Amino acid sequence: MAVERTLSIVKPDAVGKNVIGEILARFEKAGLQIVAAKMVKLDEEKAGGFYAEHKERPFFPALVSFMTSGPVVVQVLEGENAIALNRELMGATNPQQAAAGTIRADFAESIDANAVHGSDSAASAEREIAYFFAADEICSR
Ligand code: IDP
Repeated sequence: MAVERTLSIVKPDAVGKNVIGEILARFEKAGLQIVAAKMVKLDEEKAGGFYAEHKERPFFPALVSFMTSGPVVVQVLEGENAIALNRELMGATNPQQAAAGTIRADFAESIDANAVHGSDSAASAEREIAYFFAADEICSR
């Protein structure tokens, strides 16, 4: 298995619940390393551009409104199989369908406010990491 990088976001609902540390600890306990991190307040343009692939979907306005409703914590996770491993730790998009013990099962309320984002492919990871971080802001160890 290859060492990969993936983009992870602790969304406004989870920041508001004060569980940033608990969520990041799950990544670390699973063997992923946080190699870049920052807290940011997204504006409509930044959030809309991030989710551009969903622009035509009916939930897009609600998604942008939610993602701009409070600060988020954005991080780059690095490790063996990081993209799939992070998706596994997150659980299904709809927390009602997320497996027990996953981040979304434990911390998310609804499909709209579902605690975390994680890149879904190598191509997405590359685009999403560059969307938030310059190369010199990523500190591999
Ligand atoms: P993912 O976050 O699990 O990768 P995506 O399909 O990429 O899921 O959707 C991005 C985000 O858009 C989801 O995390 C969720 O917050 C929101 N979303 C996706 N599908 C729906 C829906 O059917 N209704 C409302 N929100 C949705």
